[in-house]
Amino acid sequence: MTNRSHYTRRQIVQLSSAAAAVGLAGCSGVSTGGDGAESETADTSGDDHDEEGGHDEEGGHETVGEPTATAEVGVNTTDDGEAHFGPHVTRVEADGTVTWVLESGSHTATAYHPDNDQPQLVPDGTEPWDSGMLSEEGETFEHTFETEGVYHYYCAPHETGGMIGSVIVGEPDAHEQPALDDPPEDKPHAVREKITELNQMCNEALGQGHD
Ligand SMILES: [Cu+2]
Repeated sequence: MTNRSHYTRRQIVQLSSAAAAVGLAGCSGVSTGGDGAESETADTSGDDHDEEGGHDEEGGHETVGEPTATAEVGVNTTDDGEAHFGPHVTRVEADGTVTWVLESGSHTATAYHPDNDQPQLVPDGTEPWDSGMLSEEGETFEHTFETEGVYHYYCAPHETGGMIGSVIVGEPDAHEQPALDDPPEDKPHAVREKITELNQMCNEALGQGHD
């Protein structure tokens, strides 16, 4: 289930329907392949996820599973230039390790932490992380999460394009997570919108029907 680190673009296309089931194909555009079956509008609406033919998941509804000891997140730029983390919401146990794997493009995985000059969208008192720029295909970065909670993170060059993801560690109380408050007001609309979407997914995963 987790050995999806070295999929080539072609494999991603071939696996798109299976991948959706494990949460890889969260963003629109992942499965666009030039095989003629795609809708021509599949790449025009950003994070809207509602294109027919792109993939058959409705917006934002990746399945977030139970916590595991380790998890992998693919980091990529799709053929139509959309950059994203897949799955958008990853879950590990306390002391679990997340490994980000660069599949294409140049990206970072960087915590929303004051030490990274960002608002705090991680649990109180936790260590920041910042992968620095990953640009070699197959390059990895890992971080071990000691503290239960919800952690939002972003890609430095693509944050404003909505390249933002979340890690849920353990079984935290959703009501005590700084990450799950309203998105920071000084962030651009696209960032706030993406964080709102992630918050909904995290709340659902934690059994909260927030608002
Ligand atoms: Cu990026």
